[in-house]
Amino acid sequence: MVFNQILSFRKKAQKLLAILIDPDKVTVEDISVLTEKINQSPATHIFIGGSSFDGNHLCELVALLKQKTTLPILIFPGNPTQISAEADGILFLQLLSGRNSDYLIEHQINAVPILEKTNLEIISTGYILIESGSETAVQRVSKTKPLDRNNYDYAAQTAKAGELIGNKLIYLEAGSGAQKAVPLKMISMVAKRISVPLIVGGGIRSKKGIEDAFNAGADMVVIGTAFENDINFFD
Ligand code: 1GP
Repeated sequence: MVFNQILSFRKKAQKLLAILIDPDKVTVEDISVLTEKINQSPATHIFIGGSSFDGNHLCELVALLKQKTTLPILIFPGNPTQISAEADGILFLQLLSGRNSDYLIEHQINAVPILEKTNLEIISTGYILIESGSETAVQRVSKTKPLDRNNYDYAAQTAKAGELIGNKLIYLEAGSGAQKAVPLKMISMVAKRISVPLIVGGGIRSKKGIEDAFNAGADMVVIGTAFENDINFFD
């Protein structure tokens, strides 16, 4: 089980690294080269999903990924069309920073009949979008405002509310391709406030950025754009 594995890594103080694949930017032909690079990298997980992807060739991509890597593959969905039974699990997201009921409960309800036909491990995840310098795709698509990047306490309080509601993971997100990553002080205040594992992503473009996020308290860091732009990023 992917979630139990995350917990056991955490017990051993072992940090986790997810590579995010945006299915909109990847073709079936790219998968061989991509997975070769991922398998050589320090990645521990693969996330697949995007804000506006229509789910088109997702199953094909995930099935190919499964053939070529042993890393756990988690769906990171922007909407209920992005579900593939071929993956290991799904981050069942709730956009806690926003006040758009579609992303708080409507999409989740619509996803149920699809999820019921799969054996995916469903991991309840509180997703918190932090202001990052300019409008990000997730902000545009979800029609929600991100949280103030200077109000660390409110972000921590939001994360704690997610944990109390029952989220098993908290994802602190600046948005894919963000100008500015989540502030380190915010990561550390959120990490101290919650007892569930903390994922941090968005706008992290260097190995130092990954280390800094880990040192601030992230259990898992997500890298999308940096690897997308440079397949040798982890070399
Ligand atoms: C987006 O956190 C991920 O949801 C990754 O962001 O593409 O900026 O690395 P980047």
